[in-house]
Amino acid sequence: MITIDNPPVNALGPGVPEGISAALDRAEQEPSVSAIVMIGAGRTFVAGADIKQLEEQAHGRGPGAPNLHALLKKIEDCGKPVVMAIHGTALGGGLELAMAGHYRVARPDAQAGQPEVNLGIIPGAEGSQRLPRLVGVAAAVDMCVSGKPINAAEGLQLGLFDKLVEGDLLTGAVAFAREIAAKGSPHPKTRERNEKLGTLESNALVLAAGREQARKTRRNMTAPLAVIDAIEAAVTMPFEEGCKREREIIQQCLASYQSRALIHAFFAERAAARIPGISKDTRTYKIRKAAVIGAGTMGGGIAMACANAGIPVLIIDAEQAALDRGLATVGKNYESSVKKGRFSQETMEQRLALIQPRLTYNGFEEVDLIIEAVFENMALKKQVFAGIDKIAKADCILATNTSTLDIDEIAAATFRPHMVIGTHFFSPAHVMRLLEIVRGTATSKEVVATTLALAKQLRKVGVVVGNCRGFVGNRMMLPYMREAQLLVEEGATPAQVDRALYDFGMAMGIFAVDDMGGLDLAWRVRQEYKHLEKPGVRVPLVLEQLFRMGRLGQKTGAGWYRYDESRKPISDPEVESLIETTAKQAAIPRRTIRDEEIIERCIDVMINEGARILDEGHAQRAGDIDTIYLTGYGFPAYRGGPMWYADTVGLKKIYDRILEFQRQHGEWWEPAPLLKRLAEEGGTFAGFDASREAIMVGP
Ligand code: T1G
Repeated sequence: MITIDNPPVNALGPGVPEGISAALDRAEQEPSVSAIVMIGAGRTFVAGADIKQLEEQAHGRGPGAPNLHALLKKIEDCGKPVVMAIHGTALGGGLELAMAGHYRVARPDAQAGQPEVNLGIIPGAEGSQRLPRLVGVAAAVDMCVSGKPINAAEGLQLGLFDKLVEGDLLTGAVAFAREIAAKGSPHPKTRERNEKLGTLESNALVLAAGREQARKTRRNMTAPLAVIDAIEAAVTMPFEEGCKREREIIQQCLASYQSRALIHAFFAERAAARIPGISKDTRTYKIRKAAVIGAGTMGGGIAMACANAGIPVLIIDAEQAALDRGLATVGKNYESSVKKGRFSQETMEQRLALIQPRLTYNGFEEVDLIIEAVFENMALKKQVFAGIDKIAKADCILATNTSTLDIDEIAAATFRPHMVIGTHFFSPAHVMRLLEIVRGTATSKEVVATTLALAKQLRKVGVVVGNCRGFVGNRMMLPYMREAQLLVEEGATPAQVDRALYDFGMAMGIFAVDDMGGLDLAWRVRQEYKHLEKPGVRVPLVLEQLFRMGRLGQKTGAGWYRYDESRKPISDPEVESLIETTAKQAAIPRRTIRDEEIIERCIDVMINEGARILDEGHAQRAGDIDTIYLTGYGFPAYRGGPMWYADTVGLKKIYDRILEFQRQHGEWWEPAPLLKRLAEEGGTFAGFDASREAIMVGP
């Protein structure tokens, strides 16, 4: 038994491949040994190469991940059967290691995948050559392009796994190995298994479909297309040459800005969980039962997120009709997931059973967490909090899903402000990964630590932010929306702005986002910020008119765009002439706007606001801001987030541009002091984070 023990996820870091190789030599030489079982210690098999090493290589700071060719060949050529025993996840280099083995057995809840494209690279340990030999070309293309793991049952059905082991994995794997050894050799070498490689003709269609899938589902990303080139080498070249081609391609990927950005995104997401003053020893409250106030779109989605994580949840609304409407939407959402094969009818019924409707606070005295998701109005929220403060048990956390309002003011409506926190979910709340955790002045570190753990329990990415207006995500969204609206008054069209942002990689253009959220919401938020508008500084004029015309967006069939029955946005000449007329009346000169200017103004204004937020300490790291925009606002992951993107452009260049925009467009563009300082020092936001991390970790 060779046990790989490199916590936390048995990555193939320094010393691990060498250790496996030495153990294999000993096993090979030991006459009493008839078979070898390789297994991971702790919660998982091997979760891949050490991404830290890849990061070093991607930045030209180190040799990178070791070339595993010799080790993989040694495993495959071993004279004794090598059985890979898989639990948890076999990912990337971990699956590649497993595929070099002669047999693979797995626990029924194991997962396996090649997620390298999520890091902007491709498998680099011969996975693109062995996987199609085991599961066929089509399945290999799908696994490598999507980067999504498959479950054990799919692994068995595809031929990746030879057996699923119920009960103790090691016992089952050893029994399997003894059986195999008793049967005698030869043992199948994956590199020689060509029966599933198909023909050039059959593969031509599969590869073409794969490239189409990659262009559609991984828009603008290079690695998903590159991995298909590597798989194509597997079906057109002998094994060794295919491996050589794979190594060439991964080197190209590692030299790209996309892999640096995606590796940054990987570690930034994990770093967000580290908060100064909060450690693994900080006491947390157990969340065994929850309650949601408000059965609207957000309330229903939050209740689903709890039920999906196995947490029983009460959901209350003021009237039966509203409750019925909310639960009907929940039911519809679950039915569509069952239809899409995401989970079974039985799972749906189990989850629905966990969601208990209420018209009174009956049962709220027992829950560990109450999440308020009522209409975005301060007076109403304070009334609700004053009410639940009297009912909830002493160690119950009181959370608000407000997206803009002052957490301290809401907490002041209770006698336990230390138990009050902001849990800002994103619509649809049962889907969006981001949970913006808003820490009030009085919020205790135990409550913050508990909410971070809850985010993980809900399979969300929790990012802790300060209590300022709009917190982090929406606070940066507001100047972004404003700049886009000013650009259309100066000559661009909503469709031009949205296309430029879409081509830049945003999941959706800002005018389409506005229409989806509702122009009434955008108008109301704008009122909340009216006090920030300075005399003589231009403010957008058209939104107000669309709101007064009742063009509230998708929900009224018209907003910045007109919408057909399939909710597809259509440019509306009526809006474009309204914009022209408004600009004329306001004497705003109109001109041809280049796409570059659209991107520069829309993204730079976000970066500047992000720098201000860091200055004020409302975000711990620039990486936290990136994580917020990648997991909650559809910012392209291959650009690493707005702050990482700024570093790739260069802060001096961004700063100079902002000074120019300030000269042209006024005080909105006053550079943030941090940006000014870093630009003048030749610094980066990544460097800023590293210095903060150093302070946080200490000597
Ligand atoms: N290398 C280094 N550190 C890793 C790591 C890895 N592969 N995977 C996880 N960690 C760290 C992570 O940073 C965190 O650290 C801790 O482990 C727990 O992770 C040759 C080139 C396995 C599903 O892409 O998807 O192989 O913050 O919080 O939610 O072809 O981690 O505690 O200090 O995510 O339970 C391919 C990446 C690499 C898998 C567990 N492999 N990992 O999720 O824990 S490229 C991957 C994951 C490669 C080869 C190529 C997840 C997980 P810290 P966590 P989790």
